[in-house]
Amino acid sequence: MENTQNSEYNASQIKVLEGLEAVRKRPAMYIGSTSLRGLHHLVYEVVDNSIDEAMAGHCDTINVSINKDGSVTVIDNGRGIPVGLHKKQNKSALEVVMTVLHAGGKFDKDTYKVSGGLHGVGISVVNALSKNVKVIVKRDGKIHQQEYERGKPTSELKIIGETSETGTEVTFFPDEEIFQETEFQFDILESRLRELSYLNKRVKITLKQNENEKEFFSEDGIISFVKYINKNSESIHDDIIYFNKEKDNIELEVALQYNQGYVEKLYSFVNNINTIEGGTHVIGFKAALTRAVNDYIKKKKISDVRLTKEDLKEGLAAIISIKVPEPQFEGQTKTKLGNSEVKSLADQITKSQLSAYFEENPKDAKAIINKCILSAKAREAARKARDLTRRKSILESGSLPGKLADCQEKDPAKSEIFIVEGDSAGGSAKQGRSRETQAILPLKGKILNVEKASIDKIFANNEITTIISALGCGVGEEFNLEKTRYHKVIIMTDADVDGAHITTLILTFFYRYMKPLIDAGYLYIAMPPLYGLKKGKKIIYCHSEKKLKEISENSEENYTLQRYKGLGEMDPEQLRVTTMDPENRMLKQVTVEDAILADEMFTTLMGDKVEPRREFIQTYAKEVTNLDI
Ligand code: 0RA
Repeated sequence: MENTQNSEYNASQIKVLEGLEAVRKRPAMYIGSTSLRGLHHLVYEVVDNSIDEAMAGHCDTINVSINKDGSVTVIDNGRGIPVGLHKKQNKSALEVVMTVLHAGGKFDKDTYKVSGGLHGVGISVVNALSKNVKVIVKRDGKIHQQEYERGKPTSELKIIGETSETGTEVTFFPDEEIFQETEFQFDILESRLRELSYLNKRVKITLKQNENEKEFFSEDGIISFVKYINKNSESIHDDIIYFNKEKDNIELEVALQYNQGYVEKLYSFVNNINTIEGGTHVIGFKAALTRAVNDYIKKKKISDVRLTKEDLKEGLAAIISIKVPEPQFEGQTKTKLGNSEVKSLADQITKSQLSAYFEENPKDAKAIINKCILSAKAREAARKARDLTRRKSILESGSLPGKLADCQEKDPAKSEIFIVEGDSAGGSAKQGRSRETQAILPLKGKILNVEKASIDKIFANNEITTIISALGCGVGEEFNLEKTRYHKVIIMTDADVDGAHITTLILTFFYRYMKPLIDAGYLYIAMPPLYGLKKGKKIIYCHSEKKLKEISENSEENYTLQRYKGLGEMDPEQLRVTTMDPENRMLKQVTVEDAILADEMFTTLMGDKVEPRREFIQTYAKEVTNLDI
């Protein structure tokens, strides 16, 4: 406990108070946000501590449950939080861990301590942001218990029984004074716990809510992780390429497999943290992958082409997991690894391991190389098609597509564009819009499924090139958020199954080729009403069956019910009032909380295997028509 010792008792007391008060005053600084994401971060914070015990070899089971009363319990069979007296603080070590900021981590030097980022802020942060916490520690033959409210102990540390086991059990109620939402979601926790079980092989993790119970356990770790992310795709070689090497106290673990698809699914982790923005480990890996493939092509005289790292992306499913003693996290969301020594280390290990693998498995090497050479050719064709569309559109109308009814406003922050299904609805939208700030782009029916098409097909598709040139921000690697001509891009389709399908197709395109636009919060879905309740000149609009029931049950009056099957059934004025007017309309902002979950959803919905799609739609039929990634 040496890092928490302060020379003066009084000083340390003040520090304790300041610490947790600061967390309650500015929670977002410690857990990122107070939205749903921040709420779930509380669970990860506790689980991370249990995982630390597992990484140090003291724990093999972690049970998480969402309880009926709204609390969450995390139980592990680690060593248990120490309970002995902390002399300088004159209180138990447990109380120090629970009430002192940053006191919760491990202090033995040979475990990987997470620093930076939002992880590893300590269990005291969970305590500070909970209206009630109960901790039970099994240790030294006894069962100890203490409770807290909003970070302050409300009971002594009591002994409530005897045991021969060890472990920690934490139950906490999130504080509704802090969080906008306090309801935990099974799916969100499931995704992270599955990920943790792949990243920490042979640790059993369970998640339970009422009768819903899932168990995650992986014997072979990230090999199974790659199988999981590739489960809806056809692979092009049988074996998953895997290596695991340690050098200079840094451990690199990689698993990869190519599939027949066109998108890259590469996820990287540093000390179990998903490095969404990549970093030196990813740069080193990609450089070495490119070199290993090119060297093999040259050595075996397979072709004269030299592949770029872009050519190696298509169909790649890979997990990179690295354990670094002192990671430096950089970037906007502190999820980019900065350690420069990692780049050459990842490069060297990857190059020698992959080259050896290709030598020993020439069939796999051939399959991968053929795929990448095809990608290179498709990229070349796409470049030509792109140049062609550019030239064509410049000749036509100052580079904006003819179908676009643009708005007068030139400031992107004040401009919006509606991407509308069908010419007739497009016509209504043009008449109903506010010409100053609202642009309309009608699309003809279904757009191309980008999940199933190679990049040259995508750039040859009319609807897609129209969207790209209307938005003005480029696409893929050339995407530039600052050039986006509208800060609200609104997908507007019928509120039926067909409309939902078209919405999904357009979303897939944005997700795969303009993801920064989604990350910036610029993408929306318009929510046209399902019903209109009409009496005389007055109409009440309902966006859900629930709302309709509410209104019709609470009203004695006689309304006539109108059901809107499509946008086309509304006249321009109705469309304006119900769906387009910023004063009254309902918009859904598209957010991607979890890239792995979103990826899974798109490959399942749009991918080439039929059976998983059928299963998915049967399980999630409601969510599919009411899409919220
Ligand atoms: C401080 C020191 C030690 C373990 C822990 C904290 C610890 C915290 C949590 C939170 C949830 N589960 C946990 N398990 C352990 C080291 C213990 C030792 O040296 O014996």
